[in-house]
Amino acid sequence: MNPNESLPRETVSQTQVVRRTAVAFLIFILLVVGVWKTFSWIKNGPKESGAAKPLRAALNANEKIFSKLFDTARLVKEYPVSAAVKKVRVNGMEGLRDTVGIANWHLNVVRGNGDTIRVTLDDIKALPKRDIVFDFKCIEGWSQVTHWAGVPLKTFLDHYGLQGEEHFQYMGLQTPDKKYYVGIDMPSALHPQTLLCYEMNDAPLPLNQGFPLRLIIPVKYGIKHLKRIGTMFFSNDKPADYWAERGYDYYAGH
Ligand SMILES: Nc1nc2c(c(=O)[nH]1)N[C@H]1C(S)=C(S)[C@@H](COP(=O)(O)O)O[C@H]1N2
Ligand SMILES: [Mo]
Repeated sequence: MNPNESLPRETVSQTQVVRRTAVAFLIFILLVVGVWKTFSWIKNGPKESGAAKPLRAALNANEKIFSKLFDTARLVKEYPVSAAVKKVRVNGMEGLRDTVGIANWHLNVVRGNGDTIRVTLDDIKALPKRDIVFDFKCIEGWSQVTHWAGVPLKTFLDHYGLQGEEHFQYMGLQTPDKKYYVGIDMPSALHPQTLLCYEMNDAPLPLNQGFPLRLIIPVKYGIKHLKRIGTMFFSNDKPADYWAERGYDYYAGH
């Protein structure tokens, strides 16, 4: 007797084989189309400030978490002056090309009520000075230990009676020609290591590094360290931000 005959066996007809193969193939095609559709939906779908909507939503969610975790008392690591590089990299020239009128430079601070305060470089240099050597990080993937000096931004705001303005959610900064601009959440602006900086390696800032005044904000990536500040303002809405408009993270903390 053939031993196989006692086992229950399924007899599959030729048509069933064809049908099952067809069904399996159809499922495979649907999966491929599904994955492809999802990707193209993210890629071509509605955009929100330079990034696909779902990606921007993820960045905004991260921003909520990280700004909650942000601790003003936590300092970025500082280095001895000897660790600072002498040849500092120059990155990003937006808003720096036009140097006409640089001799008449002054900082415009727009108060919450719309009044503008005019501040000169000498006014800023008269305030208490602090220097910092830290690892400057660019979002593109490079970093270097560099040495900067200026007045802590919080000291500056307090000196000019801008305590009311410190309660706004954001500070906006723009180059004099308004071609580069950033928005900074206020807790990061008031962080003790954030400087209105006018010196690099114990000398005035070079033109391409933001002469006469730039932001140094060690808790953020390089994109937020605006070179050559022309205007400072305060807002509860997110100020326009050059790189956030081009798809980068608005918060840009690390
Ligand atoms: N005005 C202005 N500021 C700017 C930029 C720019 O293009 N224009 N680029 C930013 C970027 S992306 C970086 S990494 C730093 C680089 O500063 P550095 O040139 O002094 O190294 O400046 C930031 N500040
Ligand atoms: Mo950068």
